[in-house]
Amino acid sequence: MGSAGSPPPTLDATTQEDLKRVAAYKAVEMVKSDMTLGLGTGSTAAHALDRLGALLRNGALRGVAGVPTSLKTEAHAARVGIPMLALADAAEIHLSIDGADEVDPDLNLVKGRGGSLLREKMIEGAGGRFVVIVDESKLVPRLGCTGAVPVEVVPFGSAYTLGLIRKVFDQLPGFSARLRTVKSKAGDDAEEIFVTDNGNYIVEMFFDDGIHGDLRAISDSLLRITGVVEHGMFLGMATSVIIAKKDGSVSVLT
Ligand code: ABF
Repeated sequence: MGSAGSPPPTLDATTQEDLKRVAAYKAVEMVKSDMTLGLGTGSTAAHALDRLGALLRNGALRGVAGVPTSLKTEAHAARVGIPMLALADAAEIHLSIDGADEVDPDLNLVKGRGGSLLREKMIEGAGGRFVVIVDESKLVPRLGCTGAVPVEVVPFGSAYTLGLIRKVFDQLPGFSARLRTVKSKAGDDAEEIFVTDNGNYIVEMFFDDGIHGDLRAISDSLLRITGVVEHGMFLGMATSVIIAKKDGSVSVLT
């Protein structure tokens, strides 16, 4: 497939990566010169960053700046030449473009399996339109169907906080939770606790058959736990969801 500067791929995309690129390019069509953007994280959002960089380089867009949702996105935006600014310095955010791990029929999202939920939720909740870009594999009947619902917790007392989360949600069918770990950098088989860009940990909540419960009530219960910072359920936040499908069609749900 061509570079980010070439025209969007034809809609006979077949690979998942092509689908991600189609959704990302469609979202970038919404960007106008002089906009301040929320710059998402993940492989789908990475295509949007590449496209934005190409349009800035060829002069099709001018005066665009972005607030990155992760250190990884900050490095990527710098690499492709997207000017950036801190959230506090953004007079307003006109449009955020980001991927998601899951999208339910009400456009509620699971986000943050990449570890960036806190900055994503702060920036994408800071106003303006929030456009989500996915391939159709992210569509689920209810949240929690395809994997973890992440919860960012402070390191202090994290095992205690994990215990509280388990206590609050143990009655939900098929529920389990654990602290997210990653392979240790030492290259041996040891695991170490995953640390977010903000120096926090992630509790991963699992629901065997997805969440059979009131999402808002679950959100409220989580946020009442003192050691919890934020969670990866983005409820009622998406302005629209762009879905690239294997049949070559692109749906925009609002
Ligand atoms: C980010 O995109 C995260 O919220 C989410 O975990 C990830 C999805 O990544 P990908 O687009 O690579 O599937 O916004």
